[in-house]
Amino acid sequence: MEKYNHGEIEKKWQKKWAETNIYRATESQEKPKYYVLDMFPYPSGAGLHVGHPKGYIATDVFARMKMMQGFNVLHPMGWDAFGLPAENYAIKNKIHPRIAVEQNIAAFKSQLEKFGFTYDWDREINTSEPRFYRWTQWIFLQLFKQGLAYQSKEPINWCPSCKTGLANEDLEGGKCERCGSEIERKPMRQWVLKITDYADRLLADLQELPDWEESIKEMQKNWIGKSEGATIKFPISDSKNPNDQKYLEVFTTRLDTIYGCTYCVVAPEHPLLLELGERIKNREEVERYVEESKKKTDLDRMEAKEKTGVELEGVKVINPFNQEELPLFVADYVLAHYGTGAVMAVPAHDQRDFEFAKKYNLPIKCVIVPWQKDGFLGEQDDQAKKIYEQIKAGQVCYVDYGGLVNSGEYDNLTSEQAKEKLVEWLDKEKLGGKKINYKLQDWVFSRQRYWGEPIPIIHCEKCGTVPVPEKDLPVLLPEVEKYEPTGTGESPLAGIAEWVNVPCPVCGAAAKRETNTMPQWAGSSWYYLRFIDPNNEQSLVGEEKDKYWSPVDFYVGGAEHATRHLIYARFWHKFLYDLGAVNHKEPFTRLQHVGLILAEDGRKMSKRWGNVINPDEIIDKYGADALRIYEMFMGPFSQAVAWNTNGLIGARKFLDKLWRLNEKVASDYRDSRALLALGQKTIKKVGQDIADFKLNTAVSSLMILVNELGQAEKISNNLYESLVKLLAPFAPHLAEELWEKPGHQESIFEEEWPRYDQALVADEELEIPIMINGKLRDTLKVAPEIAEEEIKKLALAKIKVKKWLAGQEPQKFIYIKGRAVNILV
Ligand code: ANZ
Ligand code: ZN
Repeated sequence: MEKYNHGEIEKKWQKKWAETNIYRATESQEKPKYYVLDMFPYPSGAGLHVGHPKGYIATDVFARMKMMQGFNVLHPMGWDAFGLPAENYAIKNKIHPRIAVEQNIAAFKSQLEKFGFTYDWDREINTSEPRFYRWTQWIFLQLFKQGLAYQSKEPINWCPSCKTGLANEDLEGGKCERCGSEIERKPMRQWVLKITDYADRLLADLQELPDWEESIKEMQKNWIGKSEGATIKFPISDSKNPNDQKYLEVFTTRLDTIYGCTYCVVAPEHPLLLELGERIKNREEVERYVEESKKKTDLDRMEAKEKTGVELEGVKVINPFNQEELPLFVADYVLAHYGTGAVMAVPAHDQRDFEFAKKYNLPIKCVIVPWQKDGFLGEQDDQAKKIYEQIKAGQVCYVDYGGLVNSGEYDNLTSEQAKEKLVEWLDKEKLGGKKINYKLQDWVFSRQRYWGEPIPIIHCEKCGTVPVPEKDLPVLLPEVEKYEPTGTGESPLAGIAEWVNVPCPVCGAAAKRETNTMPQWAGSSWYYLRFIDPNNEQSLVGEEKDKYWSPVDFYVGGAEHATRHLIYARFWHKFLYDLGAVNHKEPFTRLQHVGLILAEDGRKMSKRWGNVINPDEIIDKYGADALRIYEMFMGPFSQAVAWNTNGLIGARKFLDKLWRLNEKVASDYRDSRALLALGQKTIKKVGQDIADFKLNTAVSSLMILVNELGQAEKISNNLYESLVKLLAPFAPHLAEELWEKPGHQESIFEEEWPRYDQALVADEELEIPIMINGKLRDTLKVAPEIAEEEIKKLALAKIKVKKWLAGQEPQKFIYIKGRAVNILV
C-alpha cells in the first residue's frame, strides 16, 4: 500500500471542496439551521502562529459533525480590519493601512486555507470596506437619532503614544492596552454612546443565557457592577444665607451604618469645591491637592496604599439622622464618576474609611455588632464578643452585616431591617431615597485617528450637529498622504480641507464634517449579522434571513473578549432589536472560550520571545490533519496548554496507523463482540464529546478504537466506515480520501453521522450496592467513570436511603470506586 501522502491528499480535497462549493450555505427549509461562529481576527502583520487556529479548528470539527447530523450549517469568516492594531502596524512599517490590511488579509487567508476549514468564503466580510461600514455608520445614525450618541467634554483617558482618547475598557491596569503607555486624563470633545441606558437589561438578560460559561457571565456582571443603595443629603452647616441651604449628596450601599459616619468626603473633581469657594478657609491647600490628584488615574487612586486627603476648613456637614456636625474632606480615594462623587465615611465598617481615619486621627464609631437574630441581639458567642471589643477599640474594621447598636431608635434591628426603615425616613423627609448605581460607564466612542469609520455627522454653525442623510452613506474614509496621529487632539482627517468642508444637509451653508473616527470595536459589535446577508443593499440584514439564521447558535473565541466585545455587541444587538432591525434579544446562544496555546517554554507565543511556531511549516511537514488532531488532543479546550512537538508527532503516527487499517477491511467479515461493542461506545462517546466540546477526550476514544483495530486480524467494512466518519470532523482530508478509496462518489460530509445501538452500549452501567452501616439497603446504576460527589448525590437522593437515614446527616460517605458505597451514621 502506498504511503500516507498528506501533501497531495490535502491539496486534492481542498481543491475539490472549492470546486463543488460544498460549504456554501443557503436558506434551506428542509434542514434545521445551525450558525457556528468564530471571533473574526484582525489581520495583523505577523501572520498566524499555531495558537490562533485552535478555536477555528474546534468550530470546524463541530460544524462538520453538525453537517453530517443533517443540519444546514453556516460557518463564515471575515476580517476585523479597522482600528488601532492595524493602524499601528501600518505606521510602524510605513505602509498605508489600507494596503497593509489588504496584504495581511491575503496572507492570513492563504494560511487559513491550508487547514481545510468549512468557511463559506462567499460571505467573507471586511469591516474596513465601504459596503460594510456603510451599515456601521447607519447604526451610529440611529443611535444618534434615539439620543444614545451624544457629545461630551468630560476628561477622558488619553494615550500620549497612540495619541487618541480611549474607553475605560481599553485600559489594562491604568495603561494603554495597545502600547503600554501610562494613560493621562484629558478634557476633550468626544462622542459617547449611552450604554448605561441598557445596563439593567444587559445584566438581567444574562439569566436567559444558560449556555454561556458561568465565569464569563460573572465577569460581565462585575463589569456592569450593579449596586443597590441609597442617596442621602447632608445639609452643609453654617450657611450664611438660610435661603440658600446647600447639601452634600452621598451614595451609600450601607445606610445601616449611618450612625457610624464620622466625616464625609468629596472627590477632587466635585463641583461643591468651586461652589463653596471663599468659605473654604484653606483654599490654596485644597487647590494644590486637587491639582496633584489630576496626575493619577482612577486605578492608581483606588489601589493607593496610602490614602491622602485634605480637610475643608470652615465647612461642616450635618448627619440628618442625629444632627451631628461632621468634618468634610476632599480625598482622591473617592472617584468623581461613581455614585454622587461623595461618600459618608464610616471607618468602623468600611476598610478605606478605616485606613483614612487611622491616618488622620478621626473618630471610629462602632454601630454594627457581628451577630444578630431575627431582630434580637441574642446570638453572641465568645468569638463574636471578642471581635466586638476589637471593633469598639478601633483595632479592626468590621464590614459584614450584623445588628445595629448606637443607632438611636434603630438599635436592635438587623442591617437589612434597618436599611428599609432608614430609607423610608429619608423618603419622607425628602433627604434622599433608594438608588441603583452601575459601575458601567457610557462608552467613549470617538478616536482621533485615521483608520476607522468616519462618524457620519456634519457640524453647522446655524443648525448645530446634523446627521448625514442616510442616502449619503457611506461617508467614505478619504485617501490621505499623512495618516499618522497628529497629537493635537484632532484626527488626521481634520487636515483634509476638501473632505472636511461640505454644505450643511439642512440649510446648505458652509459646514464641516466630524473628523473623529469610530473605535476598533464598532465593526465587531454587529458583524455577525452581516454574515447572514452580506450583499444586502437595502438594510444591514434582511428580515427573512435574520429570522432564518439568527441567533448565532454557538460562538467561540478568546476570553479577553469576555467584557468588552461581548458587552458592546450585546448592547448594539439590543438596540437593533428595539429598532425592529433584528428578531432576537440576544445575539449569541452558546458561548465558549478558547484556552491559549503556549510556547514549548511555557510562555505566551510572541515574536518578542522568539518562540513562535508557524503553522505553515508544520502543515508542510506533518499535514493539516495531524495539526488539527494534535491541537484538539492537547488538553481540555478551555485550558492553556504548552506546545509539544512530540505530541504532534504522536498525532501524525496515529494517522499513519489509521491509514494502514485500510488493508484489513473485509466486507463480509464479522467483528468480535467486544470490538463491535467498542465501536458502538466510540460512536456514542465521540458524538457526545464533540457536542460538549470535550474534543480531547473525543480524540482519545478514537485512538483507543484505532489501537484495538490495529490488533484485530480483519475489520468489517461497517465498523471501518463508522470509524472513518467519526474521524472526518477532525481529519477531513484524510477521511475523504479513505472514503473515496473503496469507490464512494459523494463527499463523506454528505453522509449521515453514524448511529449507535442503545442496547450495545448499555453494559457501560455498573450496579453499585449501597450499604448503610455495613448493611445492604439498595443499589444504584451508574457509569463506571462517575465521580464521588456525583454518586454521593445520587445515593443520598434514593428514597430507600433517605428512609434508612431518617433525617440524620451521614458521618461518613465512602465510595470504593466501581464496587460499593458505604454510608456510616
Ligand atoms: C458608607 C459605607 C459604610 C459604605 C460601610 C460602605 C461600607 P459599591 O458596592 O462598589 O457600589 N462609595 C460611594 N461612592 C463612591 C465613590 N464615588 N468613590 C469611592 N467610593 C464610593 O460601593 C458603594 C460604597 O462605596 C458606598 O457605600 C460608599 O461607601 C462607597 F460600612 O457608604 B459606603
Ligand atoms: Zn446648517
